[in-house]
Amino acid sequence: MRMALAAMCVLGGPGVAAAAEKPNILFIFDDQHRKEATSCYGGTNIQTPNIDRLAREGMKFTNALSPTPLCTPYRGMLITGKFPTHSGLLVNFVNPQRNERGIADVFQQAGYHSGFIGKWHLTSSVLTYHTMIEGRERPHAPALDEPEYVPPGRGRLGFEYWAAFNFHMNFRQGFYYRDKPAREVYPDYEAEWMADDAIEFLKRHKASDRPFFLMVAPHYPHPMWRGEQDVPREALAAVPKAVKLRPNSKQTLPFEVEAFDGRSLLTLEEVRTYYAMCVNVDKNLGRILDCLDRTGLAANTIVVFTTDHGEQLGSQGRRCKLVPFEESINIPLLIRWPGHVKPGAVSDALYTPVDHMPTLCSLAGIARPNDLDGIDLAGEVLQSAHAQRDDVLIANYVSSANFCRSDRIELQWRGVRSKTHTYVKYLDGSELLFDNIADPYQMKNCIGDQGHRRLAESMRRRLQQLLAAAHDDLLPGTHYADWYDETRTVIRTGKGKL
Ligand SMILES: [Ca+2]
Repeated sequence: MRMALAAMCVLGGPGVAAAAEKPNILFIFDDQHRKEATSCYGGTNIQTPNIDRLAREGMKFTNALSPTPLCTPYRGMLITGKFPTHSGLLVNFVNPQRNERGIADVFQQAGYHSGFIGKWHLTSSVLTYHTMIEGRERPHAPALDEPEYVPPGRGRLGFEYWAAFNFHMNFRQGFYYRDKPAREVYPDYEAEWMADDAIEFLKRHKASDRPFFLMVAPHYPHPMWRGEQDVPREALAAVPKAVKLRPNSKQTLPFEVEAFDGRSLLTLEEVRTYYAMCVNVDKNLGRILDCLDRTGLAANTIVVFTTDHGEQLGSQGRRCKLVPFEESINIPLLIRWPGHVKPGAVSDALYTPVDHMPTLCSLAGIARPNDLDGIDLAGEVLQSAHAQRDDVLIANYVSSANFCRSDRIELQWRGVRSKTHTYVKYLDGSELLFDNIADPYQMKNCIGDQGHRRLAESMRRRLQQLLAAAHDDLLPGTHYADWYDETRTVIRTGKGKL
């Protein structure tokens, strides 16, 4: 592993830190946090003073994207630095290829102490007994007694400290694991525990001469949304009784919405719980930031706050994610590094999860693998250079979040997102084209307009180029079942058999 990594490293970037002063990295990402559920991005339903603090003290990105808005594809892109078609991580509940290298491996090899606290969702977990195509279940191998447990070793992709679970929705007194397959139960609400654990990690590091690379990943504000069962009362009290939804949504709750798993009623209690979870994440982010201040670690710690994807919350008649609309793909991203990142800076650079590894390596001044799909945006973060791209590939590969299905054709799509436009092609050939500047709520599909004909043609051509670069053949979701073995471990990618 070490030799392989050493053999394919590049060093560089405008933000290279001197060897003696390696910055700590604290990367906090929650799950399904729509941009509008933060006051610093203009949301008015709730106040998020701690996320706002990061915007005030660091850089706010207005075009941070979750190009495949689903848990595992985002996490795969973040951790491996590769497109889903190159890592094979394009559906939930799968195991990375056996020799996969993660961002924590890279930082650990550079001398960092790595840690992961929270929701992992990069192992097959409870779906170990199933084949990849829903409805064709068959047993194949003994599963772990505790399938959400990830034992120390390669499954943790380089994280040393571990307090994590794969996927569950027990937000109060739920469970997690450390280094043995025995459940530990957090005493209260999930985000409170994660902040407690992160604070203990930081306190231990106060006296350490090793820099740390810590990820903290709350499962909030992902469903379930059941009031006090899932979120503290005081957080619910901070949400107005009459929440205001985006203009591309009905305004009077409850109303029927669509998601990948069918139609359901979106209720006021659900929506208020959702926002309350964002309030609680923000509160606990504040506790962690306070700890950085008290320990003196803040000055040399790069803090990143983001999320794995957004939430439709009634917009476009939908709940959940997996769709190419702004509520799902355009996410909050804030980066603070005192003395390096200009306070209050705003960037419109297209920033995707595969960019975090090259960018953070560059900021920290450490070598990175040369087979990454992302670009080094350290110059953008430090406002010293503007190496940006014009557009990015957006994609959803399957019509179920957890299986390689293709029977719900409308949910398999590819597209191009530029700073100004979104172009989408569904598997059935239908297309969308939105002008996100003139029409930020994406209420008018311009694909058939005479005035947009040339733009549509250029976006179609650009999509073909981006698909070719990602080794993406725009295949039906069932095709990808061949990419996994019976344990749902990646054995093939768009580049071929491993
Ligand atoms: Ca998620």
